[in-house]
Amino acid sequence: MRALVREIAGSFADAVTAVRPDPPIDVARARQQHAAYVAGLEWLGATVTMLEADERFPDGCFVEDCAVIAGGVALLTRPGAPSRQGEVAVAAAALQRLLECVAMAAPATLDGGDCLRIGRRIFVGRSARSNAAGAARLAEVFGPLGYRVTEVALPAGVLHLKCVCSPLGDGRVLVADGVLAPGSLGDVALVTVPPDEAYAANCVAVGGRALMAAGYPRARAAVEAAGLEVRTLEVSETRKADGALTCMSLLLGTPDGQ
Ligand code: CIR
Repeated sequence: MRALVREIAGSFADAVTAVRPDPPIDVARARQQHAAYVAGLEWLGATVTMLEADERFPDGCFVEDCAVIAGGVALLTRPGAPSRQGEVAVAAAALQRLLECVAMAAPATLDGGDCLRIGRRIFVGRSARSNAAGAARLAEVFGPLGYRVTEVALPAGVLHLKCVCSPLGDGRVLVADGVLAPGSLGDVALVTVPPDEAYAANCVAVGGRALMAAGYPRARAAVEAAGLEVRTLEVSETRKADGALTCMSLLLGTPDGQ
């Protein structure tokens, strides 16, 4: 498995946020937490490729949003936040060395954080960032490769689908209880976390191990009860930027994932 990550920019404190963080983002602390995240990816078995930051893109470390990878193909996205659309070029340059890459054109918008791949299914959250044309492009690219694309309605205020769920391995999904409409993820097996620990529904799980946000004991217990070994990470600064664990990597070569 390979993981692409991107350095934390010095401008990270200017990341797009729904609510201005108080206290503000501490960039030095964010970099320490990011280093631990990279070590965590290695603990999961990943070979990590680190892309350079670009100060023009405060959100550049959230590389997940720049591509959707399945079946040996990377769909380069057109992120829904205009300030983030320039981030894709750097991820694209790295991905083009590894995979077949295809593009997305206006008016389509799609953030990788809205895309959840479980086996041959891809669920796409219809958030404020990912529009109908983006979902249609996803289906156009991955449908012929044997993937079934299903749209998922998101409640107002949920940034991305994977803010409330993430792949757990073996075809299962970790999901915040009661946030998505019943049946949103079809017949996929669900492991739930309590709604007041919803943030921890975003984990990075590969091969029986999971990286989880620190401070969510019941979510951790649910993942351990599902048979995974858990390592927790401090992600205070990522969270201030409205990000979570999956957002900071693109995984290549996983059975489920982005
Ligand atoms: C944004 O609002 O776009 C960033 N500040 C956070 C993006 C988080 N990415 C993700 O959930 N995939």
